[in-house]
Amino acid sequence: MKKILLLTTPIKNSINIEVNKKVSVAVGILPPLGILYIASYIRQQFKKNIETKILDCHNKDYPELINFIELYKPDIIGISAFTHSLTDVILTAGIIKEKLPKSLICIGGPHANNFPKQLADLGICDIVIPQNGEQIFSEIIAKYLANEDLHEIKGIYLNNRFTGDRNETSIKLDDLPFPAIDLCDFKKNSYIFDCKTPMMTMISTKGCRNICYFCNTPKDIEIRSIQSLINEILYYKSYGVKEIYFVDDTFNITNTRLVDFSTALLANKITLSWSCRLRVDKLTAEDLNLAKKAGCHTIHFGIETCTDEGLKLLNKNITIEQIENAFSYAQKNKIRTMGYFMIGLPFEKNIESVKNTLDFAKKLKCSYALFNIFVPFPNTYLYNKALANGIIKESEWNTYLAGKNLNFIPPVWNEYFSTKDLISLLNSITKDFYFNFDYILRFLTEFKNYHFPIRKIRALLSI
Ligand code: B12
Ligand code: SF4
Repeated sequence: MKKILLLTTPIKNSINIEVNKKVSVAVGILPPLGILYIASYIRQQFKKNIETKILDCHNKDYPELINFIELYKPDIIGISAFTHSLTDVILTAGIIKEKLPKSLICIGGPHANNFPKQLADLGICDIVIPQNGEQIFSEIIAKYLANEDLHEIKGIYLNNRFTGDRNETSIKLDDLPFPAIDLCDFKKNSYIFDCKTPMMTMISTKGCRNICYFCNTPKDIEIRSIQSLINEILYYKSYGVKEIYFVDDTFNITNTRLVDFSTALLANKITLSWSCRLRVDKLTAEDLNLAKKAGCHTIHFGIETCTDEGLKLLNKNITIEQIENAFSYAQKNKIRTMGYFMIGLPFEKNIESVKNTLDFAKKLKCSYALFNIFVPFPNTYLYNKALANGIIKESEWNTYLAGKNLNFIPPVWNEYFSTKDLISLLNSITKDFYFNFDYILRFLTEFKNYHFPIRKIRALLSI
């Protein structure tokens, strides 16, 4: 019996400066959806001779990881990697190589998708898988079990050499088995915005049509059928799940998506508490009224900045009027709102402009607001602009990606503000948003019917 372990790394050395650290820790525990998908696909493909386990270390430390590895002794390990925690990926792979030198170590996930060559060049693993992992990882297992040459698998970096382009298209999301919920401790999942527990996340679309200048979300779009979503919800409900957070980049990728999904939940008489991430430009008050009836309690909106001019400069393709309308429709329907905002954008020249963003968040009466420091991320339009304008040097990110600067602090747009200024502004506007009379009053009225474990109260107090 061969043992497969899929894991997420501890997050002890994240370079994340975008978000207030205490807030990011307090956000909660979400399931490792990517590796749960891969695990269920493996189980479907290999009915015998394979045992698959999941180890989600996002909220664990290294001693627990080491203990698990030493006891379980897996033959093949699949690590899910985030760019922000590359140091933890390097540490994790190093520990596994040291403890189990004969094991096959593969790395996939968002970091492998974004920087496969740089990751392979680090020499910390045997294989880098720069795509959705289900099929390729299964092929690797099949070849490994049959003692066959792994070079025949296209689309991977094997010992840092690319094996060549892959012609096959990935399996459609609708055709994948549902994530292996039974392999994770899903009863521990919770999210600062949830109303009920246990909760799970789901993905109903992949990719985004827009090209915001700060974002590098893939442009290949895939949209699941509504029936497949309903089936997955029923499957989770059979495990006692009461709450779903849809983690799609844009849940309302088409104009009718929200209505179609809400109608299907109501038609199937499914009682579900759910939240999702929407663009403001595709909404009507009626859509949100229906979504509320179908159990939607919170909507996450990417707002970013507070003027039409700023939104244009970010190529966001939305207007202040659309934002204000979307928030007012949500409030009319008693749906909570989470607004995401950025500070330190290239066109913010003084503290006044940052304060205007805070005032806008207050004016919108967001139930929650998350302020982020803008960090030009490689492979985005604004990153290239920052390079061209001499705001950042190519060597900065490259050195980090080459594993040579583990104390890396991601460079910000420092034309008008230093990193230190932005961190201090971030902390002060976050406090200002939450700790004022209007917000506290709204919090007490708007939130009184919601599920409020101690953790959420602690999260607010930690700001
Ligand atoms: C939910 C979420 C979170 C959760 C964590 C969830 C979790 N437990 O994994 C929370 C809120 C904690 C979070 C935090 C952050 N996140 Co986040 N998050 C997401 C989000 C919205 C959904 C993730 C998800 O479930 N996707 C669905 C699954 C099915 O896709 P997947 O995970 O990519 O998995 C597939 C492939 O990647 C691959 N795969 C994944 N793992 C593996 C492993 C192996 C072995 C193989 C072969 C393949 C493979 O196959 C999977 C199945 O097809 C994504 C955006 C998105 N829509 O995906 C961003 C995203 C993952 N987050 C991102 C970022 C930047 C962050 C933060 C840094 C944000 C911030 N500034 O605070 C933090 C900090 C993270 C850190 N390590 O320091 C980026 C990552 C970019 C990168 N290059 O690493 C993403 C892609 C958003 C974006 N477009 O910028 N995040
Ligand atoms: S920020 Fe949102 S809307 Fe813009 S490209 Fe990224 S996912 Fe799409």
